[in-house]
Amino acid sequence: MNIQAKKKVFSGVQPTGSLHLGNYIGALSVWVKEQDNFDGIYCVVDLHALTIPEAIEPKVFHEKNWETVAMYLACGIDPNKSTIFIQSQVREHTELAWILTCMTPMGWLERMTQFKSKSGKQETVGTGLFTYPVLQAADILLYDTEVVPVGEDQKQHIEITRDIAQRFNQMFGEVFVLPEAMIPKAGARIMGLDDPESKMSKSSAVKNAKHAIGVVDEPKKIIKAIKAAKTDSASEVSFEGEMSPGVKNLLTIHHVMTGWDEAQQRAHFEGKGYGFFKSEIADAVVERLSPIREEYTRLLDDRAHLQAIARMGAEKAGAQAEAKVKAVKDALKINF
Ligand code: AQP
Repeated sequence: MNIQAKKKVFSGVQPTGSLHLGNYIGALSVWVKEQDNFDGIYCVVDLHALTIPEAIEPKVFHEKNWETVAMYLACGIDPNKSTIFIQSQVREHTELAWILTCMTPMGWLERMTQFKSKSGKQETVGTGLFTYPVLQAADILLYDTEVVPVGEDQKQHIEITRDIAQRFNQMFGEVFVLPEAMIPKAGARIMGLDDPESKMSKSSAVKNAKHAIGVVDEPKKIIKAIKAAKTDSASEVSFEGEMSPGVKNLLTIHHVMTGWDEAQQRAHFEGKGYGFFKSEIADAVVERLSPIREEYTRLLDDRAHLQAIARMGAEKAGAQAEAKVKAVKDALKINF
């Protein structure tokens, strides 16, 4: 019998705000769907969130970490199949990040589009925002990760992770596995409802209530947000010619929520008014997210359970991370 080994997988979300539909579609739903094929490690990347000054009001930040653990579980990550932990609980992430920082050319980091767009929005730019991709590389490389399921915005960061790993391997011997990004075919870049030309993101959701659908938003709020979504000046849905980005985005959301293909969507929506179109999409989103919201609310009240899951995950991940940092130090002959 040919039993295929499970793929080693690592991914994470920053506890910078409430998770939105883009995070769910681009990342979490893929982790859950592939859970039986993955040897998955899912991290709440709190050290990455430190690069966003508005995110670190300590008390709120602390709670966001537990909310994100609860969200992983509520979305369907099974802690008996996958590992869940909070990044700062495993100190090897920062240790490896420093070693890799010393070996990463500045020019590589200067090319990162996320740094360019995020640094433009901050009054004072911390060095950590610049070296963010190196910490992300450390996260991934610590666990011999083969596959990193992420949204499209992270593609460049996975590429630089490969470059960093390759450079280290060439200089000091084969220590790191080269990971690959796994980007979903549909929904790799869910766009803002208010501005379908820009990515749905937590930071924009904080500034504008009409920007995103939160995974645990109440049905009323979801319906309101979708009703207000930007479409175009046409009065009915048409599949002929170039679709407006807003309509395209809503159809992508509907496709991921229902599994309907284009032919089914066309048969159902062609020639229908935007009122009907949006209410059907809202229904599909509410139906999919309601059980998650209910489970999330229940889990939030059980802090001891969340802590136990994260502790168990950190112990498991920590043992692997320690072994990898030892291998790195052995290669560098700095193991005293
Ligand atoms: N719009 C999106 N569509 C598909 N996937 C997305 N991801 C993020 N946005 C979308 C994926 O979700 C995972 C976690 O990413 P994150 O924690 O960086 O989330 P964010 O919403 O991008 O966070 P921020 O802090 O609000 O960033 P800004 O506002 O600067 O964009 C990743 O796998 C990501 O690809």
